[in-house]
Amino acid sequence: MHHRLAAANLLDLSDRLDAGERLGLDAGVRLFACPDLLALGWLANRERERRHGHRTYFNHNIRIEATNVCVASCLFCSFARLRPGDAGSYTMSLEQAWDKLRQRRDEPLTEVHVVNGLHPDLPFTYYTDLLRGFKQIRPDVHLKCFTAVEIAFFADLYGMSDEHVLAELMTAGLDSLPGGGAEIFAERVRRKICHDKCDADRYLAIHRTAHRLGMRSNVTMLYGHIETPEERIDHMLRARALQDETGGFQAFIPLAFHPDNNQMRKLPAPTAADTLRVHAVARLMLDNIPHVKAFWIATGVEVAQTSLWFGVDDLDGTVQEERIYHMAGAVTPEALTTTAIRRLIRAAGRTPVERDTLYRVLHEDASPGDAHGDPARVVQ
Ligand code: V47
Repeated sequence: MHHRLAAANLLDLSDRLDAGERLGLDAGVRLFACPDLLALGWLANRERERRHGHRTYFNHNIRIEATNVCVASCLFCSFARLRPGDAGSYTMSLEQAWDKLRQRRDEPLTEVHVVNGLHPDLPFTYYTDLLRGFKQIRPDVHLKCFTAVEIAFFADLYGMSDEHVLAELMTAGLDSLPGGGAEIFAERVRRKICHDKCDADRYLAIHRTAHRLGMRSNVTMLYGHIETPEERIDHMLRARALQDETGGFQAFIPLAFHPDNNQMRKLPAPTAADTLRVHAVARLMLDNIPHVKAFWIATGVEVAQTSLWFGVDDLDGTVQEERIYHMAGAVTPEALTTTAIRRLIRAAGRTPVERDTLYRVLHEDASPGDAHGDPARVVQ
């Protein structure tokens, strides 16, 4: 590999990573420019195996999107409808939302992930009651709900501080925050693609507050539209800086832009090669975020499998009834069973580990004869 890394001009970065040194903006941009995707993948895989060996995490979760009414006008979004009553808009009653969980009362799911549009007319009690109802139906289930953008919207709409909103939602049952809404932190991009929702500083401040209040969260990055390599790295570095402060991020999740049915439909979707590269670079830049997750709904199942050798150690979960990506043209299934996820991880040569939202291991498959999953095999 030495020769290949040298030919790819990655030897100095490889040595720095080996010495536990961090990479900065210039190094990150070089990683994006490197023509040898396999050499880059090899480096990312080394970091992945150092942390997780062959382990590949997934969870048993469902997605509930209670409303797609949204006052924001993000150019990449195919899900949102501006006003209640607009064609294709919907808002579930609390009973309808709770029914989604009641229908799965007997399934061993461990997480409900809720992402909504920014609805201008619902009372704050809609959200607190939503959480309380979920907890009544399944007290054991982890509620990962509302992006930082939604928290900022609630604070502005209901005249509360961000911290007060978070505290009230936690009292009602909120357990952690998902990573949505991050898009690309750079102002240039946000002004163009999502000018009317909370800015990067507020997104990060809300995660900082959530971490201080004792919650964990994730951070995403929407890639493959108008952002530059520098802006991708800047995004990763801002997430890394907050993680240095709080340690509260569990996973970094690159989200592949899907161009159907939205105002950016003229742009091509990111290629599989770009997807593998983004996940690999994330693993190399984010030395302090434990997990890099491939959201298989967005990447496609086959690319998600391949990404397990390009820095990724987590595949999200079973994800029933996902709408945001399917309305934007995703052709992935709407759900996978835990058996199917296990099978696809094993077929990729990795060891499936079912986790809960906080990465506590619920079930780890036996290693298949070789060193898969054996911590002793972790690359030193
Ligand atoms: O913030 C919207 C993205 C996000 C499109 O925290 C689009 O575990 C691509 O955040 N093409 C919501 N992406 C989903 C999300 C998420 C997903 C999986 C796991 C977690 C987690 C969080 O979806 C939005 C936006 O960035 N999105 N439209 C689109 N056309």
